[in-house]
Amino acid sequence: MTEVNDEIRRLVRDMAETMYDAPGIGLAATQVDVHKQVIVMDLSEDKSQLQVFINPKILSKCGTQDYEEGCLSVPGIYDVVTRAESITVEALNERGEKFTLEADGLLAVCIQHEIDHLLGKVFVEYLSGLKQSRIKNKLKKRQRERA
Ligand code: K1U
Ligand code: ZN
Repeated sequence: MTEVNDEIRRLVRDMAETMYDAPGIGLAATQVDVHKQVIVMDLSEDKSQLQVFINPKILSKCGTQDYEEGCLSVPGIYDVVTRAESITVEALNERGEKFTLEADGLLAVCIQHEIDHLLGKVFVEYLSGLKQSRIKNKLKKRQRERA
């Protein structure tokens, strides 16, 4: 469990900056090599609605939806993943207050994607073995070209 203190609030600020700079709509602490249970997200058009989830826990899931996902940890790779359509999530905000949120659509997709990051899982792991090996080859080719 991550305790909400000034160090975590600084981490939240740094993560939000990294997410906005990328640009992305979400970021998990594990993506910046910090092993704390912290997620930031902003799905608004004008990037004015930062959402912070500390120690997020999915309480319930309902239905399924397909969404073409991207990932800042696997740049340039996009594919469709099937996830729950709606979820109820419990977390702490940056002030350490507990809240419960019912989310659906992209917000639900993004929360599930980011919680997977906290568990060490990347969206490509939901794809077929064939797609995963094509992605690995693409990433290896990219690395060779950059070397
Ligand atoms: O966690 C991450 O890797 C960030 C990822 C979040 C995400 C995107 C789509 C579906 C599920 C989760 C991204 O933000 S990828 C970039 C992206 O989607 C985007 C970037 C700029 C404008 C709009 C979207
Ligand atoms: Zn990601």
